[in-house]
Amino acid sequence: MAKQPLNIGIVGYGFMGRAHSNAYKQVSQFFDLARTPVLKAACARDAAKVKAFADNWGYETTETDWRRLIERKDIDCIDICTPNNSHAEIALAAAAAGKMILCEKPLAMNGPEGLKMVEAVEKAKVPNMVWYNYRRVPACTLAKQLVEEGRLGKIFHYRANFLQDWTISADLPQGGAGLWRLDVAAAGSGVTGDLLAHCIDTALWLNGGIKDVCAMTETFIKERKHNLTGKVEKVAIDDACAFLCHFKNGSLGLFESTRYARGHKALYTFEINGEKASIKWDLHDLHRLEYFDHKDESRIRGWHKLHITDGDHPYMGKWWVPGLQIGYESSFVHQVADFIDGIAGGKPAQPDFRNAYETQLVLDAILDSAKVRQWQEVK
Ligand code: SOE
Repeated sequence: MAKQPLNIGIVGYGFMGRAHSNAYKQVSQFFDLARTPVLKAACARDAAKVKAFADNWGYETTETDWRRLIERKDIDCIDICTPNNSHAEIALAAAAAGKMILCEKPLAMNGPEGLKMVEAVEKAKVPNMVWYNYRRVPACTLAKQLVEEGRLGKIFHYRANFLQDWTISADLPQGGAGLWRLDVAAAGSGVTGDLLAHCIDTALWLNGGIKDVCAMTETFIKERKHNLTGKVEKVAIDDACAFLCHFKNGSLGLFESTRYARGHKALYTFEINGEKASIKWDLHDLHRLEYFDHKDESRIRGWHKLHITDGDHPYMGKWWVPGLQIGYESSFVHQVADFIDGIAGGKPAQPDFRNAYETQLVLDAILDSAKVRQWQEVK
């Protein structure tokens, strides 16, 4: 029997537009789902570029105004892949039109804006989710299972880094396509909203809520040419951010993120130390989870490098034969699969807007703390 389609209208065609489109195309080939994503329409302001994107990925039609996309009766789900400063406006209109919404991270520019988005989707009762994709790297999902099974015991420490090096050159401009992440008006913040947002989402999911934070930020290059105005303008995003925190479960957190760690391209790592065991993960080796279990016999006790490619591992039974790896892009495939299962089963996949709003509140507390140079409670 033909499956019910899930008609996707995507807004934006950058890096994330590609990652999501790839996921919609692959998911039904690997997962048996109640609905099949259909690439119905791609939307962006530049008609020629959006047409080229649509042709490349197989979208049936294009639009140049997201309002027009939202009005369309043949679109079920709006996927927001635009810079952060347009997430709220598009999401509020999509919710009012009764569309399902998938939104890129971070949910919003700040907490108050995020709350409006949460209220809008809850009022409209539309399925919604935020693309914090790393939860669905199989090794990270296994980490969640191990924590939930109590294998680590009481947690003492949570440590995470997200290190990059792509903005070190002072000649790099800010603003416009590809470089909006450096423009505070489009991004809201720098590494805090872009990279630490991932670390915080994973941390809240694995280790529960954060009580308070003490942060420092730095902007190493103070001025850059702005691509939209052509003028040299102040850089108002954070290039680097580090923070300490207390989790509600009593454990201590230590987080660092920067775009100035020469040699690191996307080094997302986390480590959790518990009373009984520890785990660590590294995005550059994403199919491994390192596991140390204190109850192992002492002669053979040590860090086990688990290769997360077996049929028993999360999601892996859907892919290749044991031992063969999948990649970064597969985490997005898993997220679409879970979203569709959530709709079909009536149990929304996480993180939904309300869940992602918690990350937003931690981000706000971090930026406030760095500004006033004091500990800040997370609201
Ligand atoms: C920034 O370079 C970036 O692309 C982030 O925006 C993504 O969210 C992260 O997953 C990889 O790095």
